[in-house]
Amino acid sequence: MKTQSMIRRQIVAACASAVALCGVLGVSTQAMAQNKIPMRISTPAVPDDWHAKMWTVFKENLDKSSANQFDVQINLNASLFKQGTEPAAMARGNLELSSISAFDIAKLVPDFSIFTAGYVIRDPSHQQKVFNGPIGENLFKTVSEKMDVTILSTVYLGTRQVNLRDVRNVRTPADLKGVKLRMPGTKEWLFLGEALGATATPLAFGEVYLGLKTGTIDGQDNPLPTVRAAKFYEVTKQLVLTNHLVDGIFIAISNKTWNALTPAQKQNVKAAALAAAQYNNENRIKEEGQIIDFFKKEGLQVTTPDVDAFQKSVQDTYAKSDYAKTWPTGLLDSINKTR
Ligand code: KDO
Repeated sequence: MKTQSMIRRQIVAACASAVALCGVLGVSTQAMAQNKIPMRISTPAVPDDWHAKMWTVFKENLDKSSANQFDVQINLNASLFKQGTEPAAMARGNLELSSISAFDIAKLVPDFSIFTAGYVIRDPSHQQKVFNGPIGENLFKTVSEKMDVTILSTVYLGTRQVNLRDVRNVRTPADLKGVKLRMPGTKEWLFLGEALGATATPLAFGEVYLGLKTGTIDGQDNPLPTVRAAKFYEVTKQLVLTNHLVDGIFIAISNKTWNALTPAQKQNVKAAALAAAQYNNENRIKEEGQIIDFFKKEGLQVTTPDVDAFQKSVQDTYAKSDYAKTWPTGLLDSINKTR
């Protein structure tokens, strides 16, 4: 009977012979990779977060369905492109894939700003129904025309909560007055922070930990699995469960790459993106259901404000804003009626 180490040695030898054979035939391993269609992925996600791990699911799925056709390269921590610059990089053809936010999309497709408003999407299942139904189908067509990217699947990023450096009695938006609440650096994000009653302060995701540690910001908002994965709980003392945004990101591919694929390749890439989203969504929803105890054990105070007061104030602020003027007539109603 062969021992495990013998088998391992034989596998290594077989691999070495394959590489040597390529050398004889004048085919370098680099050239082999070059023949594959590059699939560069860029995301600000930290390795421990589900929407980072989902890219490994994407890669494994695609490698299995389309052996040797794609060279999937996963770049986390915004190491390839800065947060928010991915859509432009994809449109230029410098990047194949990313997960883009409603806030990224709203910059070029104003209708989409409806999904940057707090308290519009009710829960993860509502989110999937809205984006997998006629509303999503129509909007994604406009996204493709205006942004030159194709959306492949909808990823539940989680429900955003307020996370503070120091403990504070927060019942209503008025209690966040003067709080320097970090938001990603675009006007759509800053508007959400202001709608919550805080002083919205722009900062890239990768700088939030240090900002909280040194006190250049008083707080930040993110879904709880991200608060854990990015270790923000180490430098904050309170979670305020505002539930203000059921947040989504969208796996998108550059149209330059998408349009060059065969129908079979398109099907496999789409299936891989759906599998990645499903992996993220299931794990994130499960984690959100269990995570509060973790923060309590870490010594954080977890408080529930007057969510109705937050909801009313945020919804009124958006209704009166210029954003609401760009929302197609009836869209909010159709979203609300989606069950
Ligand atoms: C953030 O910067 O707070 C945010 O949650 C915004 C999201 O759109 C997304 O970019 C996310 O960061 C990153 O993927 C890191 O988790």
